[in-house]
Amino acid sequence: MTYEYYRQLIIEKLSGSFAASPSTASKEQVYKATCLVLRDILIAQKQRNNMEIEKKGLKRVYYLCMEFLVGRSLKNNLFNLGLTDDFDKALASIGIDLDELYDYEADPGLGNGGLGRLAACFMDSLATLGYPAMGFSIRYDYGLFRQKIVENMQVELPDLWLPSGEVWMLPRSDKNFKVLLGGYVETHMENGKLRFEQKGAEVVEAMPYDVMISGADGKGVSVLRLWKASAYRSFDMQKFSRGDYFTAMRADSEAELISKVLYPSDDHYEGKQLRLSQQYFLVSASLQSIIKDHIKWYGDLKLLPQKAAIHINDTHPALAIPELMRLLMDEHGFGWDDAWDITVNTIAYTNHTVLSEALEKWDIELVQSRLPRIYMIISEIDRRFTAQMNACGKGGILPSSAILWDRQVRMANLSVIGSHSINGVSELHSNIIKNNVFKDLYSVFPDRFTNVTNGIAHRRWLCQANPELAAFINELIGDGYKLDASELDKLEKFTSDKTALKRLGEIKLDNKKAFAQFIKKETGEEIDPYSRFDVQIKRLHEYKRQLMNVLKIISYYLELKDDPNKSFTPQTFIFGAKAAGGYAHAKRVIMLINCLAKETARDAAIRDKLRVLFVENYNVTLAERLIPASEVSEQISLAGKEASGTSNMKLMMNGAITLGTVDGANVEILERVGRENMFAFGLTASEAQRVWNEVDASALY
Ligand code: 26V
Repeated sequence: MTYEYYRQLIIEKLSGSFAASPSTASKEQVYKATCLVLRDILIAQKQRNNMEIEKKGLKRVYYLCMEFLVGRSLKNNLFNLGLTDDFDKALASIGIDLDELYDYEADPGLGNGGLGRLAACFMDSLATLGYPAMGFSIRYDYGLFRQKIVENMQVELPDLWLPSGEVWMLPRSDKNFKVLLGGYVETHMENGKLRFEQKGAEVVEAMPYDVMISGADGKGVSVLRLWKASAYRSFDMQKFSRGDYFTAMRADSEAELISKVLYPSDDHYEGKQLRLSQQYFLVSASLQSIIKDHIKWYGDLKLLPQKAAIHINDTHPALAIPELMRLLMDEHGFGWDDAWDITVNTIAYTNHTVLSEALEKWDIELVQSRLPRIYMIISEIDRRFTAQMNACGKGGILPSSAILWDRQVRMANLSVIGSHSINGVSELHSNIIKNNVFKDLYSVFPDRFTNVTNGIAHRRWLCQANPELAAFINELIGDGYKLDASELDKLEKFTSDKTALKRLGEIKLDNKKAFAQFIKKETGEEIDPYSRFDVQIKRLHEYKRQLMNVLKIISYYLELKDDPNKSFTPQTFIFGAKAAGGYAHAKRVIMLINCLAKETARDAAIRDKLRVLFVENYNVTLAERLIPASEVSEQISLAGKEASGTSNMKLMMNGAITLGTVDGANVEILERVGRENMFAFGLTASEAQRVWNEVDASALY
């Protein structure tokens, strides 16, 4: 196709969707028309793929996750479809600069951090590798808050992503489902079988919105299905006619609350009813959708484990286990044992954290009242597991391994007991979950545990984010690495090639200049692109130790104050971090960083040598700008606490040197690149654990 073809498609969209022409359309309308054209191309590609998948009867991957941090899509889709140049020309021919259009798209913040971004990278990767994959999540009206720094402090503002993000979504009003919350369970006998029925429940309608996610070369397409909640019978006409307007509308707004906003916390679990409703809403709608499709394609639910892999990303969607049991038994007539076999063999679970405060435990009363039938099934799973352990003389492990304990439902134990595969996200983390967090359950199910070290979609984080470096790599080793990252090994033969190294240095400097220019434009601040860019970008958490980094910077500051002529490599320390709204300590660290930023900018004696920059509202788009410009990658978590980390991979791939502890995936990076290519320091995870065990905790306070 030529660029004229795409130009014509854009013009037709402008006319068909906005009654506009190139001369009357606003830039925003052109942005939307361009996205709609791409959306159509992806849908057509997806339909072609579906025929192939159905013909071959391929197994499908379903990825359930409360968060997907996809980042902006326009640039990504153009890149993957290989259409950037054509669209650039097509738009230029109607007087529009493509680069300007990119900024019309808000960064959809449907996630907190690493876990949600990993989910998005998987969608890219699955599409690229040709796996038929569907991600399921919630179509939150508001994503993660927009961070503003006011008087050095974080202020949270609502994130309005829908006005520009909605264009990518295809509403599927033909594929909606009902989700029941609350009420009570009534049992009766029917044809000699016990039947369960949830009565008096709130009925929430789940309406799917599909987003197509392109893989490299545009051949594979993953689908991200986002559920929006509304009241099933949105309006009680009788109440309305009686003049009870408020009650008539209340059901609607209560149901809509479920998909209103993403919980902005990733540090500690809170037993909030709305969060539990969100989790069940996601799980129930998604499983009904999976089962309906499976029956359409294969007729027989016994084939589910063969044809579907249902993945629960952390424990947030762990209710998938009892919900699948419910659907198989109550709706499709299976007995317990067959339903359990199907469930365990279909579901797999990834653990993403060992922090005990983040492990989900719901009060039994809450689960019982919100999800009465699900609670019955969870109790039965627990009862059977307990009986099994007692029968084989392993009753002693129940205090750590039972699902119901201390009037709480322990979601991590439910996830292990109900899945056939359980993985951590780096070798170290997978060992810790086997030997620590799930030690006793591991002794019961040793074969279920495995490791899947995290990865990143290098097409986004290298090829798109750093086009100059990607072009240079193409020159050196060809572009095979785009599909197969292991081809990057071929770069090894250039490690002592002076010209290549010089060029690498020039590219880094170009990227630093571009970032400095961006900061100047956005904030008016000037940073020196010739200083060393030392970067720590991640959620603010005590275990990630941003404070330790700050203390180091303060010590430099004091040294320079004492001796302004001290020989010192000029450095710019750049931080990007959001803190959960209620995490007071984290917010104070953000305040400290911002005070230090002001102080280093103000003090003429040191500002040319030492600067601190806090980038407001750190998100995927900012990461794409900053990572290519970074030179030192701060990965300094307390060993044993960071499950994997993924910015460590993104930064290293863009030529930053890691300053890190032996934690998470840093360990594997260190093994691969060697000690001479990474500054590793600090205790190992087991040494840190030993210190904790030895220290008299009371002496700390
Ligand atoms: C936890 C919680 C706790 C309850 C409230 C809501 C909420 C929301 C999200 C989370 C997720 C915490 C787990 C997490 O994000 N882990 C990160 O996962 C990354 C991908 O595997 C990994 O690279 C990071 O090391 C790990 O911290």
